[in-house]
Amino acid sequence: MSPSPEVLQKLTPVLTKRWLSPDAWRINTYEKLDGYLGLKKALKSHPDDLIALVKDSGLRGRGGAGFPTGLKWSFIPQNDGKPHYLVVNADEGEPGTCKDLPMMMNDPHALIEGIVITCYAIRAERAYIYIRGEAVHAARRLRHAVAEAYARGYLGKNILGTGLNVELVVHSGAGAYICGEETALLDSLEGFRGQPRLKPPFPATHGLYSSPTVVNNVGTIASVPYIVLGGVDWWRTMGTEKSSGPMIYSLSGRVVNPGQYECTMGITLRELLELCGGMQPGHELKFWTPGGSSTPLFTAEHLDVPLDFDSVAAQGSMLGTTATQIFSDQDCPVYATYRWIEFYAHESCGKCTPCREGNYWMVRILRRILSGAGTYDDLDTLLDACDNLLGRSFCALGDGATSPVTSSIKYFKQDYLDYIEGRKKPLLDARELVGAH
Ligand code: L3W
Ligand code: SF4
Repeated sequence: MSPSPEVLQKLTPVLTKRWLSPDAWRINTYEKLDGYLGLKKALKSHPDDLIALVKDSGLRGRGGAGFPTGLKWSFIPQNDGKPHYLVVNADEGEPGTCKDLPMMMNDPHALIEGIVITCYAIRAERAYIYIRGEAVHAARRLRHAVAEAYARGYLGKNILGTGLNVELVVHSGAGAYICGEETALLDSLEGFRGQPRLKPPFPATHGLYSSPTVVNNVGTIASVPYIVLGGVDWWRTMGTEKSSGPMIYSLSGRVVNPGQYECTMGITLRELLELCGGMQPGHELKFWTPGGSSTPLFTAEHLDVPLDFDSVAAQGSMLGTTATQIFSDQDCPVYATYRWIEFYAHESCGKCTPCREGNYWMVRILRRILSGAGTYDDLDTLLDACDNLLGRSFCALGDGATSPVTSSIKYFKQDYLDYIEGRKKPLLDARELVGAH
């Protein structure tokens, strides 16, 4: 079934508009497609006016928390005599999330253009892109684009003859999920082991090398040139009052055409399913993540929840990274939860006890249930472990790990009981229980 005209109208290719142009990642093509016009316009404004523009646009962070971007920029102290930094968080690692890597592969100059404008606005002369270690292909493409931008005078000293200086470095991490947490990222960038720092103070005042630093996601910074060029009124024609603009939703799982769909914020899953051809034949929607595995699961009851920051939060979940992973009646929520918790246990940095120990034990309990040796008490122990993690962990990784567990028990307790009471065939071999008791 093709999507209805009303739903098709919700496709708003802004950040993705150049993705289908061959070679848009090369500077010549990028310039032909309006590239760097936003920078030229921005450099005619006062930096404070740019901060005000981004504030007025209502742009919120695209990395998971949805913090207002202009407000974050305004926290950077001025005339403090310290260097300022911009750090782009390109450590995309949230399970199911795939929006920043295609952005950097298809349109790296949009990110670079956004970086130069942001540096001008926050008075920073040095910026870093911290890219996930495994993304070697994207890092190579970015480095190529950075070299092109230097050669064309968009980076370096006296940019476009305006006296603005911006040096940009692409830094590859080593593949640790925790380095997507902004302060662990900063520690890693400084050459230390990537572990979260205590907040406050926030990076805006004490960031890289203890200096004022803006840390923003790739999608956030890449949005900036479009806001500068198109203006606030145009940007606000998309999305809702409190979640403005377009958003790239990454759809994966049991759908006909998985991929990235850039739509007006507030689109529903029902509409996204229409755009992506629906569920695969023979599959019925059972559960899904609105924003990656750190966000509490939704079910078919939530098909009409507008996928904007506030509406999703009002239903007890989070928009997160808009990684919409779709599972069907042929998928097991207990097994999916087990795989996610294995991920969190593996990626826990070990700094704080609730997360280090809690995830370790939750993996073992879930394994026991899936191998048919679980007990009723295991459900209480899982919920108790989550109670001791949520709000008691040092960073969001620990909190996030509780989401799949508590929400799967809330909606799918029967699936857990089916393993415990022997109605469901064990999915794991009892031999996997070694060391689990
Ligand atoms: C100055 C204040 N700055 C807050 C800044 C803060 C940060 C931003 C948001 O976690 C979430 C997490 C994951 N003065 C400030 C201030 N800020 N108050 O605002 O802060 P916060 O603490 O709300 O969130 P966070 O620590 O950035 C992000 C969720 O996103 N998530 C993400 C997962 C993974 C990736 C990835 O793939 N790399 O993003 C998915 O849902 O669970 O809840 O900049 O400094 N008073
Ligand atoms: Fe490290 Fe987990 Fe504690 Fe975060 S919550 S600091 S990842 S141990």
